[in-house]
Amino acid sequence: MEFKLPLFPEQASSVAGQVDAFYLFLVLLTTFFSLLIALMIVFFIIKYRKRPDHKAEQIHGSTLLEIVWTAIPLGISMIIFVWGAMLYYHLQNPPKDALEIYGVGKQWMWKFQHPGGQREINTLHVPTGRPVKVTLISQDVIHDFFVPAFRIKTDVLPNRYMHTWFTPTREGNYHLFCSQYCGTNHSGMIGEVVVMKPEDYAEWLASGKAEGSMASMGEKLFQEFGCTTCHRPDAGARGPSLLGLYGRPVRLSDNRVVIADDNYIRESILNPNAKIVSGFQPIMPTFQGVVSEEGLIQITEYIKHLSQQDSEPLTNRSNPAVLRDTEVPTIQQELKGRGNEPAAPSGKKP
Ligand code: HEC
Ligand SMILES: [Cu+2]
Repeated sequence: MEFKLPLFPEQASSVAGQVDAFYLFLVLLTTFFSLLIALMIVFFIIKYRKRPDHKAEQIHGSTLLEIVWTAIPLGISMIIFVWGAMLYYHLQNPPKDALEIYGVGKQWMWKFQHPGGQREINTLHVPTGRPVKVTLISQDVIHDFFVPAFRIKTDVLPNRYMHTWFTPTREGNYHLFCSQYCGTNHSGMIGEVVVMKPEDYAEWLASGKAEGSMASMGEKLFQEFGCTTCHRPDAGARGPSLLGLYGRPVRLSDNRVVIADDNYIRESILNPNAKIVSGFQPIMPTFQGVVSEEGLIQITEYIKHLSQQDSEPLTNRSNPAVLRDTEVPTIQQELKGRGNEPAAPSGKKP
């Protein structure tokens, strides 16, 4: 029988090799210096042991020596820093064309939803050879999404979307752990990532029962919660139109400009008074405790969809607070000039 000592988990994502190479570098480096120091200690103990005829020779400083023992560690730590930072940056920035999947952590399970509306619990099906971006949020305490075979690990926080991404390279079933102690059954908060051939994944998606795409579920909620009473693209609406909003810069009543991303939309729904859109009254009621985490994600997906459908993209003129591309540079100038120039007319009303 073959004896195997697995030092590392399997490598099943495109970054696994890179993470392992960096880790191996750190291990070899620290091993080398640990051994070097230990051997030098032994060597000097023997070489400079006390002998009756030997007298110690005093040395008073050496600039060359000090430069050398500063420059070498500095160089080594810069290699670690630059290499580590590059890898971290790569891991933090999902490619634009990634397949988007949403996950909600709760005591003590993982709930996932695919854009087509297919849901699963504690199992996540993904295809090989394509970047997958997972947007994660917790509905209670802090959890952590950890797939050792992919070498990814991301804290999953309440009230804030976190992202992680990976490109699966090998079919198979891989462990999914929650690696942040989250209560009594933390150790049971485990699951499986099932990596399939793209055609099998497509088949799996088709066989999954879905009530409709995430965006269409979001649209339904948008009507159910009465968002449509205020958010309409017509001029008489009391709320801003959400067409072409997603991912765009929005001007607020205090003249700040923020990007309408997932976190902004979530905050706008749960805590509407935190950021008031320029030109509108703070009349939107909070939906805290009314819309579930899944519901918020679906509504966001719907709002995102509204922007993609827009044939003439990013010209949301029914909501003048949403800025066009050509207006963005002027904002940057405005921000630069802040403090010594009078503020531009704001949408704040008495
Ligand atoms: C009573 C009317 C009203 C209702 C109902 C309402 N909103 Fe609003 N909403 C507003 C107003 C007014 C604003 C702009 C002022 C502000 O930022 O609070 C706004 C702002 C927003 C924004 C930020 C828009 C931007 O241009 O940056 C989002 C997103 C949003 N609402 C989503 C929703 C969703 C989703 C619902 C239903 C769950 C909803 N709203 C229900 C009135 C409403
Ligand atoms: Cu957990």
